[in-house]
Amino acid sequence: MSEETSGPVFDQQPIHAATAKRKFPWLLVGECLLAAMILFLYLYRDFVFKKDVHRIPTKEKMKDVQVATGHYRTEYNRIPFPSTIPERDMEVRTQGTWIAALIAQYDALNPRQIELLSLPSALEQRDGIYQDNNGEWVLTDPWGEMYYAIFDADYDGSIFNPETMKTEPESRSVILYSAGPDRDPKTWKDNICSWR
Ligand SMILES: [Ca+2]
Ligand SMILES: [Ca+2]
Repeated sequence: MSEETSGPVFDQQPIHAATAKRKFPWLLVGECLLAAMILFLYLYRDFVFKKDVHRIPTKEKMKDVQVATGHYRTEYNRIPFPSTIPERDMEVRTQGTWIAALIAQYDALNPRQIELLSLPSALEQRDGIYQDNNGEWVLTDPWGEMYYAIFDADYDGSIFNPETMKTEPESRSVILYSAGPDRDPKTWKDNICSWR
């Protein structure tokens, strides 16, 4: 007695043939990854860009002060301080009459009233120039701290570098540095310096 198969005859063609031909959606995956990356950078932009976002503009401002001081020296044959200061290199902050002189706001040191330095006004006393409650002109970094400026006040063509702790040849009359995001001048890792 032969045994006959009964019931429906299944089609032997692969039932997922149409699905198998469909390509893996790499484009969609790529778009999702890109969107996730953009979202991550947006959410954590302060963390990702914190170290560098202010670096170049801050260096440019320090360079502007260096150039302005150079022009001052060409014009008046000295650095922007009274001729009575002791002739030895000195570190000062970016505040007071020498800043006022560079922006032509202090005739005693800049009698020709030449505007040698032009920088943006500080917003909330950060990243620019402003006049404090005593009427003194102040230049601050992006974190609201004044810069440190070391002048070649003995005019010997060298300045003590507080980072290397060495007196080094220097073609400019002044070098400057910012204490950086941590506002601590002694932590050099985040300091922004005119010499590097
Ligand atoms: Ca010197
Ligand atoms: Ca620092």
